[in-house]
Amino acid sequence: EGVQPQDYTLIKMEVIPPYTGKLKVLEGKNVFLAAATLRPETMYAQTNCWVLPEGKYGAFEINETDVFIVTERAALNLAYQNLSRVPQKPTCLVELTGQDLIGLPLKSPLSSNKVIYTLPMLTILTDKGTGVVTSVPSDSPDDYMALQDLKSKPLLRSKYGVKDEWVLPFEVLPVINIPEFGDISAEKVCADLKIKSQNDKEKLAEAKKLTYLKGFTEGTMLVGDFKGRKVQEVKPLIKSKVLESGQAVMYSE
Ligand code: A2H
Repeated sequence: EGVQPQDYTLIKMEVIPPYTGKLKVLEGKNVFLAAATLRPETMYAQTNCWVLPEGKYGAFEINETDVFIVTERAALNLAYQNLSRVPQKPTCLVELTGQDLIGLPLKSPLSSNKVIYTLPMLTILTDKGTGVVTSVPSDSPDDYMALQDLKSKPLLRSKYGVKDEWVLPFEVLPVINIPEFGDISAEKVCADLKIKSQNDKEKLAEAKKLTYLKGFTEGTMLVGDFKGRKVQEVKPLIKSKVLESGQAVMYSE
């Protein structure tokens, strides 16, 4: 962890009932996978959610009605940020692994896909954010390569019990134009750098550097309520919109 605190927007990705398997005990609650993002303006183009298959997660009570699925570490931080039914003390209703979450159907704020699925990403860090990541393959090189890996490798899908219909129908959706990189910047930069897979860490770090800052400073929105406007201007507006509607909360660590 860095010396400076990092402020994330936690996107509440709602688990669509009925709850089955280990999640059955959560019946009657509103259950969310809570994904930490620095790019709330890209949420229109979500195609899926990522978890670490061997990661340890839990379903924690946020208040009387809502439950967040996150790592235990994140739940403790949330409990010190007024996001726990019992102040400063996480209450875990059920322990889960990432594998338990794969295939869960979700409804996520702003997403133009009505339903998206929870899929495995092998490079998720368990000591950052919530261990849950929302996937925007158009603008995140990590997300782009992880989705390409699943799409192009049937054996990878079968290893984690991923059904074709959770992955194959989901196209990469444009959300931001960056003059230098076009409408799908992650795809362009991954191709330019000849990135082979989600495990190509050094090149992915480079790809992130190339796209992240430019998306903010030079990007223009291609979709949504703020279509045609500069990312720099509308990022705070989109962030306020999801916070005020109760579809997201702030989280820092
Ligand atoms: B970002 P920073 Cl479109 N492990 O959200 C790995 N990656 C994680 C994570 C974890 N535990 N928790 C969050 N992240 C990702 C959107 C996005 C993101 C786009 C473009 C770039 C980008 C959609 N995924 O991040 O280390 C999340 O992905 C590039 C920096 O705190 C989160 O924002 O700087 C970002 O990494 C936080 O990374």
